[in-house]
Amino acid sequence: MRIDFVTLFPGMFPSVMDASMMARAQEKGLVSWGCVNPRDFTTDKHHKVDDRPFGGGPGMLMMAEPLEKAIKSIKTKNSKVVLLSPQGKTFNDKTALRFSREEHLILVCGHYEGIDERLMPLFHEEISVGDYVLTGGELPSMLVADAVARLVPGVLKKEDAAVSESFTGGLLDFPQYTRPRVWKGREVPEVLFSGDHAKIAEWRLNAARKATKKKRPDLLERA
Ligand code: 58G
Repeated sequence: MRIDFVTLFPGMFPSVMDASMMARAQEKGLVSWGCVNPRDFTTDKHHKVDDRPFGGGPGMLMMAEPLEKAIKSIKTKNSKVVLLSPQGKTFNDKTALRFSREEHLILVCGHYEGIDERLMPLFHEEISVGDYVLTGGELPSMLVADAVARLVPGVLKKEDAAVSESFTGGLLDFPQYTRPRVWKGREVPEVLFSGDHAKIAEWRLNAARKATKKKRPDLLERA
């Protein structure tokens, strides 16, 4: 999968997009990414990308022309063009799985007070990562890229893939433990040493249900 970010701040991306799982996904040739800067598509002396809103009001808007040119410079028939904005549909695991099947994602990051409304026909989808306003779409776009890339087949080890299914299956993850067996007097549940895989699976399902009921009862009500 190819992920392109359209952003005025490309310097924000490498530390997140070249670390950890993202680094391995790129080494395996499963994911690649890049940035396109609308400022590089300006033709005026000052490389102007923002202007004041007609009708007045505080702040600045991203101008239509540089943003459209930036998107069109990378868009093909196989591109899914997504705008990150607080007005979008809330992003979740289902959206992530759907996007993970795309060949080319273009994640468009607005800045300032927003973008010229006449750009809206360019976007296939408008997505929000939650009900709060940020100074730009850059952090949301990387959040989406992370959630999507980990679902691209081959990025995670086989056994990990099931973990995401357990969340989309409607329950939170079960509690997990690693060494040492006793830490600060706190013991690991005995059943996990039994070697009885059916019994362990049963314990984990029950523990997942209990955790979901306690932490996220809204998930149980939806299921
Ligand atoms: C219209 C209005 C288009 C995403 C505003 C673009 C982005 C929160 C989220 C914008 C964001 C979220 C202006 C600054 C959106 C831009 C950007 N804030 N909750 N801020 O996903």
